[in-house]
Amino acid sequence: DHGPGIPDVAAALRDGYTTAAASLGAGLGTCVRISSAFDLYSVRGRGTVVMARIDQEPVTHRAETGHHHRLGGINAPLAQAAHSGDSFAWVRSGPRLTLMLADGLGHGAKAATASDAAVDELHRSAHLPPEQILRHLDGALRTTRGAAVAVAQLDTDTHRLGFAGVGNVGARIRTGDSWQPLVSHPGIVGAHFPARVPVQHLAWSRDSLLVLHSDGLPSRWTPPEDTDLLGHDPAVVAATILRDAGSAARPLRDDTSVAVLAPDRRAGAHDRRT
Ligand SMILES: [Mn+2]
Repeated sequence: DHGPGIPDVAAALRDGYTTAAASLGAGLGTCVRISSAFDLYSVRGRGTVVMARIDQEPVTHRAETGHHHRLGGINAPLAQAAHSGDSFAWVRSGPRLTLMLADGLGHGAKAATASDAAVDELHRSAHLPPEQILRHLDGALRTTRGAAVAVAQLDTDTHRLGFAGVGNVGARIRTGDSWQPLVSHPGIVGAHFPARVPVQHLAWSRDSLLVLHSDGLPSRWTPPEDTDLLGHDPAVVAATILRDAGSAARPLRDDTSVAVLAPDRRAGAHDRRT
């Protein structure tokens, strides 16, 4: 939300805490108790982002090197419709950890069919490098409207990231203290596939962060600078980026999705077996 923020987060998370005269007993304390994963990020004057994940597989991926990564995101349909034409997914295959985001042409059910087909094909192609994954996606999406697709693949052995995108999808990577845009190639996966897809190769480090997003996110969005935020669950980072790119006065004009890949910065994360 764009609210005032929670002055005392620790107190607000305690069972029994309420700011109302009469409480339903369904506050944040209850949410923490019944969630399999819970995260809250609140800044005075900026607002609050809360994530509660229920009965979902753990999203921490342990690489052979012991290097952990976390992935997450948010998918907001236009006008709170039943379908979003966007999809994102991640798949692990050996040392390859691939994050994909697909924006089906237009919006509604047929756009969702295209981006869902991209997710299905990703599960079959995750052992391949990014440009070949995109080629396989092009074949799989031929019977659909097509989609704009970004594929980012981290080699968890070499700590190199490969990025390739076709169509209007956005990506930015944080290395050190600066953010760098990653450029997609013109075309439509499943309809007008380019003859050659350039792949950008980048070094990946413990302070890196990758953001993929559909064009529903205003192009002049500002990457987060708060290092406290960057340690939160990637879904919270993604939701905060979406929140800060808009306002109640500027509603979404398209399905909007944001997906984030980050090293696991939680204390002890690099020793824990998952
Ligand atoms: Mn779009």
